Amino acid sequence: MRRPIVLDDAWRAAIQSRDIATLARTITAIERSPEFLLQLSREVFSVQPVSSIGITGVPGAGKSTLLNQLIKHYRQAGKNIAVLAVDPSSIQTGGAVLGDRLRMQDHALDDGVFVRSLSTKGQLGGVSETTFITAQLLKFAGFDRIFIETVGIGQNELDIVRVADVSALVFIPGGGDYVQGIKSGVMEVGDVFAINKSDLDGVRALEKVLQMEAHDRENKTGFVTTVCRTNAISGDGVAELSHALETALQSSQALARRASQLRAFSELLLTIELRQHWLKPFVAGERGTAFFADLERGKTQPADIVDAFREAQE
Ligand SMILES: Nc1nc2c(ncn2[C@@H]2O[C@H](COP(=O)(O)OP(=O)(O)O)[C@@H](O)[C@H]2O)c(=O)[nH]1
Ligand SMILES: [Mg+2]
Repeated sequence: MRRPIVLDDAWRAAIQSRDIATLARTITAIERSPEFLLQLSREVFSVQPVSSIGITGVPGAGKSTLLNQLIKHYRQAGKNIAVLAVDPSSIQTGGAVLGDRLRMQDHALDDGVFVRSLSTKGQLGGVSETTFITAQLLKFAGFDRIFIETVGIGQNELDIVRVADVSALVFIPGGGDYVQGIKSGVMEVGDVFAINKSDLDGVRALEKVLQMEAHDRENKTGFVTTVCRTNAISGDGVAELSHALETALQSSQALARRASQLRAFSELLLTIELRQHWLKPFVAGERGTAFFADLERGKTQPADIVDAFREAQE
């Protein structure tokens, strides 16, 4: 068994000097224990909630390469940057995650940059909550912007996409079908549509489709979506992308997303508390044991547990 993490002054000092080993151990503990999540929350929300930016798109769109450029851009402005790569499909194989690290390795020795892939199999059952608290931990550690790289196709990813305050959806020329096929929920979180690999043919056609989509959305919701072109290899368009993301972070949309994440997270903490201190003791206690014995003998039915629980609280 590994030593449990104690959230004391030594821990705080290590985290706030962005000690990689302590950060990594803390993130692992989040994934393992709901109790720890509650303790950690008391610490890390003592600083302003994090500004997180999602980078979402199909595998191979160039998200990691683009992040490598974005990191460079933000580092030049003196900002500390963390990247959380959440890719459920690649976690099993490990392949793509390794690729992500490779593409961002320009910054491997820079202690103002932190890159980590997140497991999608946490005890909490929801990778979005793990991502949310991990992003806040990184904010507490002094990272100015947290990027969340995710694929954003399946239902699971949709939740992750919603964790970010703002998101860039990364498209590639010739991927018009993807625009049609993408889940509407994912499209909705796109504050910026980035056409990456703008060195390839078909940019103009894709740009038209995306501008129409952006226009429709603006008519319907009043929210502005910026369409921009990037070349993640040369770095062309990266400054514009970053500018669009920073503008989006100031929008009412971003504030609303942050508020709803905070709310959902508070509810999760309450659920953990209820489970640990009310549910578990009841189930394992005298009344719970008696109830299950009756249930087995057919003397009671499942829904009666609710009444038994209520009576036990009186
Ligand atoms: N031609 C071209 N290739 C790119 C560009 N951006 C990324 N790539 C290449 O696309 C491949 C996939 O990139 P990667 O960043 O791993 O994509 P991810 O799966 O979305 O993270 C790599 O071989 C990159 O070198 C670009 O702007 N132009
Ligand atoms: Mg990648």
